[in-house]
Amino acid sequence: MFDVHCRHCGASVQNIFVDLGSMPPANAYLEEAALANAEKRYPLQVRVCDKCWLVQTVDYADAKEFFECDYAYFSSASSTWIAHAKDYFEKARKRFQLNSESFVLEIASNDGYLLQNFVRAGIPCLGVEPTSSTASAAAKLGVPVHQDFFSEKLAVELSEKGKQADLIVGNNVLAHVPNINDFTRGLRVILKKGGAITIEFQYLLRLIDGSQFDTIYHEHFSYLSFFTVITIFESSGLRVWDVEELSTHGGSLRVFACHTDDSRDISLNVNRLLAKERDWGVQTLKSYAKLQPTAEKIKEDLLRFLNEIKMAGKSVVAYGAAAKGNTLLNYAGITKELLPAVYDTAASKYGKYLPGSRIPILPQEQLLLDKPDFVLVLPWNIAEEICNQHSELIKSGTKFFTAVPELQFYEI
Ligand code: JHZ
Repeated sequence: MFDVHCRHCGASVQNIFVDLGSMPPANAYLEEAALANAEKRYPLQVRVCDKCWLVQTVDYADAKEFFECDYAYFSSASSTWIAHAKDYFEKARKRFQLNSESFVLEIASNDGYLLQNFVRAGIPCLGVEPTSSTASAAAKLGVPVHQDFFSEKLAVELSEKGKQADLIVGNNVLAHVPNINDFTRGLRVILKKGGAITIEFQYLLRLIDGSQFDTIYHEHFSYLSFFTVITIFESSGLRVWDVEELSTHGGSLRVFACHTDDSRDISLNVNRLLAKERDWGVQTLKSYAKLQPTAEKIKEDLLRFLNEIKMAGKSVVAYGAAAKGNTLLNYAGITKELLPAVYDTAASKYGKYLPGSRIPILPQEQLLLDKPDFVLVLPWNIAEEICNQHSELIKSGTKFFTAVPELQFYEI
């Protein structure tokens, strides 16, 4: 087998967690002109290290390829996510007593969905964001952005310019980092003495228990348990002092960290969650073997259902050109023969085609005119928000459904 060394501890990683075949990067949406060319596909194999228990993709491509300048994911597309960011801002301002003397740094600040709150409140902040499409959207909101990938080197440069932070925020970025040790060391460097770090990431145990295999794509290099995040942080001179379980993205963790020598007490939540993970079997290989069979079942059930709809002469389309939708469709080998269109609100996506499946992306207004019999909602994490917006269509008979973790229909 292809030899892989753990991104964190360097041990040889031989255990396959899941193998989803070969597919293009999930965010590589295609312009019409590109349809004449073949797409680059890479194996999507994920392994688990039996030393530090980091679940990780096998690298076949250069990370930079996944975050090109026309990166099409804009955090502000979801009102659920905007509300989550506002709620975080209010809690963080109180808990960390932030004011006009503080400095907040957000890593992967995307389109300014979070930092706009700090700007409005007069709390100095800076976003670090590599993709120019989202960074310029943030700039329009008055959010200052340093356009780059975050690294230890950048942390040193910014610290030397006096940019050490009282609060560092990183939402849905830790999984996207190929060199997780360098990134975490960077956090330690740029954190002011006595400052706090909060990091949110999709929680590996929810991913496995909820059969969320579609959230696996090349752009996500790591899949994280609490145990492993603590291990990685400790090796970089950081100490985790609190943790919260969140419902976002199918189940996430928000981890609170500080410098190792910070005097803060460790919350009871930390040992409680570590004990829960021990009982779940976070340090046992067989706990990681559950995902592949459930992924296969989801694929078979979806294909059977789409074929039944077709045979019955009914129409079916997809909604939400989410990255996770691309993993599902490409793993199941679904193309426009079974799903002729996907509708989305993001202007950055329509007119383009989904990578791999090549399904055309249409503006959501068109859905109201097309009135299909069935709509497969690809971003199941925001299915409720989406169904609420389409209550009239649902009342008029269109059936909205999701495929992960199993076929589920929505009613209003
Ligand atoms: P959504 C993202 O995953 C991407 P994705 C990223 N790689 C990551 O790590 C995770 O989140 C955590 C559209 N939409 O949020 C907008 C509508 O059309 O599940 C998006 O294209 N109408 C950073 O890509 C997609 O759905 C709507 O009303 O799987 C949302 O995808 C709403 C609310 C959204 O993310």
